[in-house]
Amino acid sequence: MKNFAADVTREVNFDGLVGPTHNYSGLAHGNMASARHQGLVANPREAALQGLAKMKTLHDAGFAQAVLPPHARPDIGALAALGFTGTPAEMLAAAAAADPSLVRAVSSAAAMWTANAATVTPSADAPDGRLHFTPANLQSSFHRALEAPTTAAALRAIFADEQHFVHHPALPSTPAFGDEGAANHTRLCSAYDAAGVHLFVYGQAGFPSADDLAPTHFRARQTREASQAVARQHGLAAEQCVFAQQNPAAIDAGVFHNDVIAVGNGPVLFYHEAAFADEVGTLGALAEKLLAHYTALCPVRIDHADVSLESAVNSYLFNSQLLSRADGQMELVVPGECEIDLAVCQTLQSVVTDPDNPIAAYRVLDVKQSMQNGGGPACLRLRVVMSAAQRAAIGARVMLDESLYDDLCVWVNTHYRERLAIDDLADPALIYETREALEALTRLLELGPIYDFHYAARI
Ligand code: SUG
Repeated sequence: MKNFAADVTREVNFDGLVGPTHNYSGLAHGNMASARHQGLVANPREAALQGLAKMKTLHDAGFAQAVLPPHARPDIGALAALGFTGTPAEMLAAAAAADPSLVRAVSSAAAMWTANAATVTPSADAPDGRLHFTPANLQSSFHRALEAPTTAAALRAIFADEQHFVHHPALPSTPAFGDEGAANHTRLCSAYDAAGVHLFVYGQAGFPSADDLAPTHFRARQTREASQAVARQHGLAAEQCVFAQQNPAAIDAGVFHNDVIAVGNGPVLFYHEAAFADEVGTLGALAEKLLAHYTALCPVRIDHADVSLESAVNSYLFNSQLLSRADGQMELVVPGECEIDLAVCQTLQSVVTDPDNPIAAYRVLDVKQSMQNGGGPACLRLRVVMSAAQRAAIGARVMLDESLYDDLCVWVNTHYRERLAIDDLADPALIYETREALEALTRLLELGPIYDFHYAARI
């Protein structure tokens, strides 16, 4: 394959490294796969190796690939905040006796889905010419609300150079400002170094009025007010943004983030007809704002007749990565589950053979351990558009290459269990196993002290 020149602005995909406590606790709201697989015995080692194999495959295919670290779980600091005392092992035992749900929540490895880690604005769009980050508060569930502080610390450690990078605080952690990060944000543009248009998709209003639409079965996780606040933090003007409501019926059918039903890249928006509450208005606004940058929107719409909403949710067809190749074409990276559904396979064939869009190929990757918790290829990565100078300013060893891949595989094989049932989460040995693993990882990735246990002797 043709290679990118070293000095071009590129999209770097930061995949979450699956943590050692990966498990199936059925914690996620509105997420069908998580509910369906509750209680399954997980294989954290296989999960982490599947994630690494995905990263390596995309790196080898010429895409820019990086990694974000897992969080320290069980989160003993969270137990301390809930009033548990004693040694970490005593706190875990007391929490297990008081309410096993607490142990499940503080043990979740959900930080692997880095599409929910933050919202990112590339420097080409920011008034100060720097790259902007807002960690997501993920306030809609306890197990995910624990992520924001470590996410912020990891992003600050990796993107430390203030000349290039700006870090904003997570939004207030309350339902009116529910924010789930880049899973509900898509930047469309003609080229990565050119100015773009930001599509923020929200589930419902945070301060609703009587005529506002909202899902009836599942709570929406992202609010309009949260999306607007992130855009404000990043200095985005009205003409750079489209705020569109997700179709409430899609949320009720299991589309808990917009990235379960749409993915965009460059000027292309690949989406299901049920994605937006107002499809015509959303596409019209995007097309108009992109045209101001002399760019034509390229919508790739999939109809109900071709792929039902149920198939979209089960296959995660739209939770694919849409990647730009050096030859100017694009490629879709889809999960193995797409191959099980004939209608989805036929749709993929027709998309890649359609001369009216630049999607020339699709690639199938196996991330089954993550998929069983509702996390497909796109959930596992945070997109950061970076110039060559910004890539050179990264302050840790997180860009994937042969040697980092090899080191991470050895690290996983050394520290991870192959079997983790829900009842195992109360095992105090897990506390020390995971800390040892993360100590080693901190050195390997040259991260510096980002975890609570680095600071607080008590925990
Ligand atoms: O928040 N699952 C995650 C999956 C996130 C997927 N991300 C994107 N679509 N971008 C969630 O629903 C399951 C954890 C458990 O059940 O143990 C979980 O949190």
